[in-house]
Amino acid sequence: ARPTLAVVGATGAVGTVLLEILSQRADVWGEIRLVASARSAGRKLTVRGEETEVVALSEEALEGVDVAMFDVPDDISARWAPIAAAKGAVVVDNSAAFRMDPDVPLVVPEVNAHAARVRPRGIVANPNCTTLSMIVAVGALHAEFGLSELVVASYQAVSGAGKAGVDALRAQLTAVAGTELGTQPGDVRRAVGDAMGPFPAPVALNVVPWAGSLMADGWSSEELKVRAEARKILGLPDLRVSATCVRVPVITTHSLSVHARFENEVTVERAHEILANAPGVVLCDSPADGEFPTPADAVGTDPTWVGRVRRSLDDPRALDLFVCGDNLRKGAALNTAQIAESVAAELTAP
Ligand code: 11C
Repeated sequence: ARPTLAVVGATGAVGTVLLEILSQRADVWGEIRLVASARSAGRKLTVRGEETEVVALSEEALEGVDVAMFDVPDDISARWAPIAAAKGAVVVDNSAAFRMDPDVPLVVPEVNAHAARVRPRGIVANPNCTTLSMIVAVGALHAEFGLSELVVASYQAVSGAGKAGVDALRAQLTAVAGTELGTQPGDVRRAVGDAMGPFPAPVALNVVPWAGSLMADGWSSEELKVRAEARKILGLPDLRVSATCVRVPVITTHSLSVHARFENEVTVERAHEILANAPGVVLCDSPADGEFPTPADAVGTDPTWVGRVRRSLDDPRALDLFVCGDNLRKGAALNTAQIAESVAAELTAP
């Protein structure tokens, strides 16, 4: 029989994209059960063309589930994912609750698909969208050249902060549209007033060098996640990583500028070949023709888009490149769906 899938967090920003993706991809599922907070229970959502009623998260809602996708806040995952696993489901969790647990694999199918098969807790973790937006391209280059160091700066879309982030940017853009704002210190901040949403500074007509929460020594949680997750996915526990995470006025699609240093000398020609052939990557690198990835072009698509590939002028072992990836698709829902489908294939294998 086809496996039963539960989508826990079906009504959120990622959950919504997940339902779209489940409707678009080859259908490997039997029942798809939609689960959310008690507040959303009773709502009807469409998946695979069928209206389905959302049920409240409870022990009963997790009975008989083979695979459960969790797209909920960390504390909800921390509590409920082990309950789902104890009831026999394989959980694919998109929160940060289990990513660094040594008994939970952190999986990007194009890079470390094999890791998903060993899951002592019955849980597989899905990485953060910022890590995911670069790691497919970086992983392909690592396989050939041997990665030794990453220095990245992110340009993160507001939907990474959920619907509240999108609402805040839209409201702020309305407040500044058609004005002469952006020429005097603090003028944008005054116009935005208390419509800051989840961000610590205005994001319209601005860039904000902050994402996540404050951790030790001035690092943000997002920057530490990029470092720890890249190390775990690539199996390089001592990889040198420095990240600066920045929020920009983009609705959806995270970008990163990446300086990657390798064990071996690199050439742009070989890097182009690798990226052009890597699954899940589209090479878009012809600046003479005005071709490079931008979030406005990458949004709504599945692959990681890579361009601006250059060999460092001062280091023959280093590449500089620019990547864009839809933070709600490959950055979250698509990667979750890919992992869940690989588990479904395992469960139904003869
Ligand atoms: C952002 N990357 O753009 C974050 C959101 O650990 O899954 C996702 C946080 C996470 O704000």
